[in-house]
Amino acid sequence: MAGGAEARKSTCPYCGVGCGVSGRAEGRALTLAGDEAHPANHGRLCSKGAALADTVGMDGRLLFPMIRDRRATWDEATALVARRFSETIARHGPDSVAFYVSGQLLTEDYYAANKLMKGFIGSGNIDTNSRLCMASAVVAHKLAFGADLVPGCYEDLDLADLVVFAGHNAAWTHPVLFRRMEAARARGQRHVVIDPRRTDTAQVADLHLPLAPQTDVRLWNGLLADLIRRGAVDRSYIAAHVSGFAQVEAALAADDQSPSAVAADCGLALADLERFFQMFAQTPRTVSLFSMGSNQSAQGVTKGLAILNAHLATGRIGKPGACPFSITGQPNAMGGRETGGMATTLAAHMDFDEASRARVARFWGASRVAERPGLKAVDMFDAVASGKIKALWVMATNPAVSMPDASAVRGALAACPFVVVSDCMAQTDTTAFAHVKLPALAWGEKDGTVTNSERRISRQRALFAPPGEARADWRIIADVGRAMGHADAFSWRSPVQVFREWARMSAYENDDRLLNLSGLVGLTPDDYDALQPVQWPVTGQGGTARLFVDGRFQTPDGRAQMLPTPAAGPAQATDPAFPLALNTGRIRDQWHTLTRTGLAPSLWRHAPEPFVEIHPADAEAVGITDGALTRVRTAQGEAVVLACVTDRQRPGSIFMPMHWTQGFAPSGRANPLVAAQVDPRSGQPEFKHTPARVRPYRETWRGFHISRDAFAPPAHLDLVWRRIPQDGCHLHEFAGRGDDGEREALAKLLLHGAAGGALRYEDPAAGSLREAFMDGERLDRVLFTTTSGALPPRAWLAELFTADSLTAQDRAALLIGRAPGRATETSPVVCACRNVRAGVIARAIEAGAHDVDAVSDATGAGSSCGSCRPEIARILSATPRTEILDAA
Ligand SMILES: Nc1nc2c(c(=O)[nH]1)N[C@H]1C(S)=C(S)[C@@H](COP(=O)(O)OP(=O)(O)OC[C@H]3O[C@@H](n4cnc5c(=O)[nH]c(N)nc54)[C@H](O)[C@@H]3O)O[C@H]1N2
Ligand SMILES: Nc1nc2c(c(=O)[nH]1)N[C@H]1C(S)=C(S)[C@@H](COP(=O)(O)OP(=O)(O)OC[C@H]3O[C@@H](n4cnc5c(=O)[nH]c(N)nc54)[C@H](O)[C@@H]3O)O[C@H]1N2
Ligand code: SF4
Ligand SMILES: [Mo]
Repeated sequence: MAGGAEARKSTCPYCGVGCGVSGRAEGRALTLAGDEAHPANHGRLCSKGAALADTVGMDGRLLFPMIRDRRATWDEATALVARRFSETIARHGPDSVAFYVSGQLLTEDYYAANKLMKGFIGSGNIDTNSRLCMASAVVAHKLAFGADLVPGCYEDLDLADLVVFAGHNAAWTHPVLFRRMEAARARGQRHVVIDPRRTDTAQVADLHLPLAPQTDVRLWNGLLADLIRRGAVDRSYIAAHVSGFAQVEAALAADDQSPSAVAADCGLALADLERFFQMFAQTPRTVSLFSMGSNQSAQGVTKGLAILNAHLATGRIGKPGACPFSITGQPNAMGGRETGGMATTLAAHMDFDEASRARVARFWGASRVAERPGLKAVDMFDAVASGKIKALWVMATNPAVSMPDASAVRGALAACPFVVVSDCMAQTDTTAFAHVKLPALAWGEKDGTVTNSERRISRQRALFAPPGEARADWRIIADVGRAMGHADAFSWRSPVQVFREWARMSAYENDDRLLNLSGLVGLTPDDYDALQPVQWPVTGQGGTARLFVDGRFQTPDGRAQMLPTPAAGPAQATDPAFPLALNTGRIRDQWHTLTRTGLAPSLWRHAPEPFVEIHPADAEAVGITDGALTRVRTAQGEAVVLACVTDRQRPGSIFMPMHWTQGFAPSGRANPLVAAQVDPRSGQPEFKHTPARVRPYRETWRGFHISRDAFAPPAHLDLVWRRIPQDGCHLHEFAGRGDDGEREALAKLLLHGAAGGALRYEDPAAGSLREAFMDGERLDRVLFTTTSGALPPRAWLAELFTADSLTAQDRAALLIGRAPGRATETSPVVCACRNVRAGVIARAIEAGAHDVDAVSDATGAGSSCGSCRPEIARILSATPRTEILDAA
């Protein structure tokens, strides 16, 4: 790394792998690499982590407190928030206010928010977006282990001989962990993927079980019944450490557990199911990773329990290479669960029983500790809509995009008398509803701790000076707490003070809670600054890699609890009006609602536009072709997105990514379609299953506009549009079903204020119009529309915007839209880091590159972060290649 400031270590702000990074900042420029010494990633980063430097600019930042559209001082904004919350509480009681927070807060922020709501406002109404993410696993852990405890660690993934991915697309969502397993696979580790879709994780697995949606419980029950039949359960472990086995065994008899019956109900080939059962039975070192395909279900808790049962019955827990492993999504989902960010727990793994309430009151010196759990996210927004909650503070999450039934959530936000939003970005779909916007420090500026999936606490450290007037979230909360009259309880002056108080709380009167940071209560500011990644429980001796090693759990009698797991269907079955199951989830290179990854042009290359994956049979039945604009409808709402017709999708199921927003593609948003059906025990929404139908959109015209500035058409134009950031410009794609008037109205808006020299080409027969505007020697904007003709590929045109002047040749070719004298490669980008397209990879394979490394050597693809390696493997398996014959 070049000169300038000293390199500082921090933690990636995205997924729960919690990779360590080392960054050197000069002004706002950042040079960043993976931290070789960090135990989670040993120097690796995925595409999102590797692109962090492109997302830390000042573009779009919220830098000053805003009251409506007016810039305000911090004193004014803090006083207003405190006054409105205090008045609302005085008139309507503490349950008339709520905080909706996030696994992207630091532990210090979470601790402060929970203390204010549950200790001093006196309501349980603080819930986190982890409700949408981890709630089912949390409840399953509490029921089975006595507390929300994740038994295993990443080393178990290195040591396991079998890894089961239960509703987990790790190749895209936890890429560095997935890469970490490559070494284990080389020595023979096997992978089984349980997922209705053939994801990249499934594509390279030893066995893919493309089960019918929401049939997981049936599958895991079938597995346990099979283990019992084979005598593959560990009777001595059960006798010593587990309760409830007999009841579970008896309950299994309610269904026909023969492999053929289970296979039929799960929509699986019998041979595949039997192979899975056999692999599981024969492999003591098995880790079952479970993620959103398990949690985000109306039976999310039951799915989790069924997985835990299989591990408890075989004693595969608390041992090297063997555990059930609920993997966390967000960088600090775990920290929120620890401190009490969920409405259903009080703090530090204590609940609302009298003894815990009294203990927490003593510790905080609080006189009005919440008496009962608060509202869970979906109920919370219902209460906002019905007027029960009258003041809401949203921190570090974007519910207008990410909640199910998002149009209803927008309605609730619009109707709420007082909405405060703390965010680092000025314009998100949620800040649009804020009465008060509070500027938070972003990643690279904030300073504190996060806990990753394996309970490892790592530091996020400030790499930059705080910009504008942005402040740390914990401090914003503490200032409001003080302004509400709680001066002593919120008097911290630095994050280390908050952290120490949190560590002390975890250790306070703690004889039986495994969550204990007693080894960290005495940290000096220097110790905190230098804190090395460490896994809780942390005692004077240091951290703890594995829990339950001695077979003792956190239940009153120390035994784990197996509970019966009756199989049920999804909350809403498909029907003739909505015959398809809409599944939603993530894509490789984007993070959630795009507010940060959306700033890096390279991260748009892999999946530039919102899409719906449809099986060829389902597409053909309604006349949808690959690449066509398609309407997706559910009882809740409608989207219009590109069809991706692929046999990686199960017949009867469709998939949409969750990421697109009002700002990038209003009609590409998934969540207005998702029903707010929740698991009755966890309150977690069933994001993976809403009955839906698809139809062709049948646009009357299409077009695109490339310009230096981003553009958003006014809402009154009934268009389908999406914006795709590029290096140096923005590509806007449009389509409509109106007449020429619509197209002209849009063109007028787009070309308004365009610079001087225009080039124009019209082909009335094809209904095509092409216009380009120069700003001196520079290309300023282009607009291509057509009713029936073709449109050229956009890549070359977009490239011209990076040039300061156009050559005469380029100018001449501008309205043709194709580079003079060179063929444009238009296949999809596979490797975002090196910008390598599928066609280039296929040609390398045809020319003899016969494995991922050879493709990588030949094309550069997969040689940087490696996130695309599974996709290269997929292309390898689909591309005919020249046989390499031994020279005779
Ligand atoms: N690139 C990227 N990575 C991320 C994130 C991101 O936004 N982008 N977000 C992070 C967060 S917060 C989270 S929670 C994690 C989530 O990580 P994952 O859980 O891996 O991600 P998803 O894509 O939501 O869902 C996983 C899979 O569940 C499958 N599934 C759907 N229905 C069922 C079912 O009935 N049974 C089974 N067995 N599977 C089913 C889906 O087809 C999907 O492939 O990712 C984290 N990592
Ligand atoms: N259809 C569908 N919907 C889903 C899911 C799904 O699988 N399918 N998954 C669900 C899951 S698992 C999750 S985790 C959620 C995620 O959904 P969200 O939490 O809504 O998504 P993000 O885009 O991560 O939102 C984070 C917000 O906080 C801001 N921010 C970032 N850092 C900070 C900070 O330090 N302080 C403050 N104050 N603000 C900050 C960002 O700019 C952004 O606006 O989505 C859920 N929604
Ligand atoms: S896997 Fe990628 S997104 Fe997750 S923490 Fe590591 S670098 Fe960040
Ligand atoms: Mo999540």
